[in-house]
Amino acid sequence: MSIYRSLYGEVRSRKHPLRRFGLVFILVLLFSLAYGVYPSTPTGASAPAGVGAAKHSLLLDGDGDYVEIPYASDLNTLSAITIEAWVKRTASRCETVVGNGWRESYWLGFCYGPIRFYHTGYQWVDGKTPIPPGQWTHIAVTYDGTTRRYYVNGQLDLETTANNGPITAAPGGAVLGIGGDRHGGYYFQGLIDEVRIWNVVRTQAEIQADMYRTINSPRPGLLAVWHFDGDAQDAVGGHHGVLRGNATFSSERFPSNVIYLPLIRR
Ligand SMILES: [Ca+2]
Repeated sequence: MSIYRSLYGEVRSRKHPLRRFGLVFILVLLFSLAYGVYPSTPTGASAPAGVGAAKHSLLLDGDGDYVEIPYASDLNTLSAITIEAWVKRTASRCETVVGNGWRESYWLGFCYGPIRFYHTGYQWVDGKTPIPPGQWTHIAVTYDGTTRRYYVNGQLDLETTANNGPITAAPGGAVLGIGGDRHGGYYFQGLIDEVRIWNVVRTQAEIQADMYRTINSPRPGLLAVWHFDGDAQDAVGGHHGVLRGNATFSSERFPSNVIYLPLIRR
């Protein structure tokens, strides 16, 4: 009886080998997950850089990178226009956001600080607010042949009738560039996202209502939307682009919302 009790007690006091193995297995698994040593591919080889990374915006190095959009008649028969985009500049330079040939048609970009927009070739006006490097900024321009308005983060930056005139077309077959222009390049350096071209003048309220969202379905007057989520496809108008140079994609996305800090009155 005593022998049985002692044997029984010893068996009870020792952990069963399977239970011990299970505990060790769980500890090893948790360690592996925590420190990333668990092989992620069957061969154990590391994946090529960038593969599998999220792609949310266009990444351009400022040296020959741009997206080329084939000539389209609806992008070149405009009596009014709105262009919207999110940008995150790397430097303050003369650079293209949307270029349909600045010498004869429309062009949106920057020559150093603020927004610059051409509509007829050579007919340009600079905005007032510098668009700073290093932070996502929403820009928009509207123009109806008479009045141009620039918006920065949904706020009116400039309204003027200076240097007005019709929006002229590019020559047949000429490509439109995002991040570069066919006249001289003026390549953008940084990130570009959610570019839209409309053939109507959007109001400030409309610009503000849509600036923090993506548009995936047709709207009246909306000619093209490029999300740059891993490709240069136009989500609504069939104006699919081709990446040139070293143009690629970033995992960064434009801000989807804004945190408004409460005003504290003392
Ligand atoms: Ca995007």
